[in-house]
Amino acid sequence: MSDPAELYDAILTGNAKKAEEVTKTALEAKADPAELLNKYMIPAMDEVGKRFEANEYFVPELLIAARAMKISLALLTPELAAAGVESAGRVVIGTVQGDLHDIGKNLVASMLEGGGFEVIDLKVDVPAEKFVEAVKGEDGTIVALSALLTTTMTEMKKVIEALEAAGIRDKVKVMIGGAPITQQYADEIGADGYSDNASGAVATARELLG
Ligand code: B12
Repeated sequence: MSDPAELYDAILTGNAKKAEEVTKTALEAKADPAELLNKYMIPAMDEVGKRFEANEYFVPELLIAARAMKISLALLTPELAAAGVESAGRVVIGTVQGDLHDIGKNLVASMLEGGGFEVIDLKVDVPAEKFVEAVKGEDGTIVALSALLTTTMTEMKKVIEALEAAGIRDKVKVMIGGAPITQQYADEIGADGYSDNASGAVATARELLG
């Protein structure tokens, strides 16, 4: 029988098959899903983030680790819901209108899911109104915006303006990112948070929700 501790290495090394097998075995043996998540899976993703920041891991390693994490998480999610483990928060994410780049956005979404957030992915080329629709009545949601083009990053400001126009700007937090985005730009358009990488996005999301 496999040891649940093997889940940490399976995710860290992006071994999706192993991660799936260990998670299934652990759940069959009635392991606590919250413990699997908090003791092995989230620490593994945190370590992936650290290695990425230290230039020891690169995008392919991030993607395969995120895939392994997602497979385990999919097995765990129904059990977590049944056990009443609270989500770390709700995030509505998407790439802004006119922009089709989604690799970074998907990575951020996977890392947030790995960090225990409920993630609603509006995909790419998302108009401002669609973000507003997705957060209406859901106070405390984080709106996470991605843009990779200098021509589309201005859409982020439009989303913030649309939230203001709908009277819900103060009910949500806005976090932005993407290759051309900087902290200075985030400040300029009145976003609440910014990160230039996926693990930083998780830390920023946690900070934003206190
Ligand atoms: C792959 C790619 C494409 C693919 C996209 C495939 C896909 N499914 O995403 C395709 C081929 C479709 C494409 C198309 C185009 N592209 Co392109 N593309 C790239 C490329 C090579 C890599 C982008 C990428 O995936 N990087 C890897 C990911 C992991 O990094 P990332 O996206 O930056 O995300 C990280 C962070 O930014 C951050 N992050 C990202 N989003 C968010 C969100 C939040 C909330 C937070 C907190 C953090 C965060 O975390 C991520 C993980 O660490 C870049 C070059 C580059 N080096 O960026 C050009 C690039 C972005 N593309 C460019 C251009 C010009 C185009 C086109 C206009 C080309 C054309 N003439 O048709 C079209 C535009 C299509 C459109 N309307 O969107 C230019 C943009 C120039 C500019 N200054 O605006 C770039 C910079 C290439 C260049 N040097 O000229 N592209």
